[in-house]
Amino acid sequence: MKILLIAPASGKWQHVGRSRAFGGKAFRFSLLSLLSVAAESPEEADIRIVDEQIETIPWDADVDLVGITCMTAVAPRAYEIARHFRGRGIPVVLGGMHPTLCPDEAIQHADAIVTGDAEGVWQKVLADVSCGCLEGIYRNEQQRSLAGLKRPPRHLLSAQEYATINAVQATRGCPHGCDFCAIAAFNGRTQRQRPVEEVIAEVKDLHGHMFILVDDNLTADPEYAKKLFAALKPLRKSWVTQSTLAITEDSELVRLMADSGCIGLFVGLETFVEDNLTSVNKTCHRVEEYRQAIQLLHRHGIAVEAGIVFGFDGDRPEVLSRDDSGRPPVSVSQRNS
Ligand code: B12
Ligand code: SF4
Repeated sequence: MKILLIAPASGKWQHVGRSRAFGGKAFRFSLLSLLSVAAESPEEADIRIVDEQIETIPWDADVDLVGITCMTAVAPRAYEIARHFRGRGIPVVLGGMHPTLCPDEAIQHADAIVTGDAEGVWQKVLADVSCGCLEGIYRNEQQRSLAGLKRPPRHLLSAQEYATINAVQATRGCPHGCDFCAIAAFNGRTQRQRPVEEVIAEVKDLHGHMFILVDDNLTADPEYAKKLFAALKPLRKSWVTQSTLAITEDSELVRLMADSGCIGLFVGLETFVEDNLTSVNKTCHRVEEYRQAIQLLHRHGIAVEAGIVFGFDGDRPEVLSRDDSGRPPVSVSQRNS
């Protein structure tokens, strides 16, 4: 079976120019979603992955099935792509965050959708494509163990087009339930963990020195994280990941993380207004702790990339010019001039 797997991109993400930071590669590191789908396909399947950030979609491709991964941000583009291939009589299956969260909408634009993980259901989808009996919505509601996950076939991506193709996942999900975050809705408020030895075997075999753990909150279970960090240390690789600032309450955890090669952490600070955190049920850290927590990470050689949200219900336009440094606030118009 010839399968075309597409990662749609729209707006500024499409064909990201080489003139941009790092030749446009700064945030191009993964596609683990489609690699995981490819890993679940039978060996004899002829699979091509197309990342619209890099290449034009082969609209005339001779294929038996198109699979599209879909975050909410790219749903309109995913639907456009689906319309084209369905118009040619080729079945289209959508999967990922958006079809899982909005199945009734997504199914109107595809022959079938998969909700939840691909593992455990993709092979049934392929069998149904073969017999021409696709069923519509394939609900994968079970929280399958992550033991025995197949290796992502990274050779299907052009390594030179990415900051790194070494995206790995040790855990899925997060026990917190911040109102704005899709993770709890997708996974439930739980975290599933891969056996440490399986993660280590995969990391060991990666080409190159650098990798990224695309986990939602890698340190949610400190005991698991400590075991993982201890096992990563001898590999002497560098890596980056995501977690909450709660990690800084356990200095041993931070030390082990740094010793194991962590050089960067994405944390969702979200806001500098404490009431905003409370209003969205983000209870794992407090605004007054930010400065000290970030200093601790810096002392361990871990760079911090912060995710900030503007537009909480309590935010007013002044939030954009607020400055807690003691200096007089700079207005937005001054900043732009
Ligand atoms: C890496 C990542 C990125 C990378 C993307 C790199 C890439 N192209 O893969 C970058 C940094 C570019 C990025 C950007 C953004 N991201 Co992002 N990102 C992630 C992250 C952390 C990991 C993705 C991943 O690799 N997951 C691992 C794979 C294995 O899991 P998966 O994607 O769920 O795939 C499984 C299933 O969903 C399913 N599946 C997925 N696709 C398909 C397709 C088919 C056909 C089938 C059958 C099954 C299937 O099978 C897979 C295996 O089980 C996720 C969090 C997460 N847990 O997924 C957020 C996440 C997807 N991002 C999110 C957001 C909001 C964004 C941004 C909008 C942020 C912003 N404000 O700019 C932008 C959008 C970019 C754009 N316009 O295209 C949200 C999406 C919420 C939603 N409703 O869609 C998430 C869930 C984070 C969150 N906490 O809410 N992101
Ligand atoms: S702590 Fe982070 S990953 Fe977990 S639910 Fe909140 S925002 Fe989402």
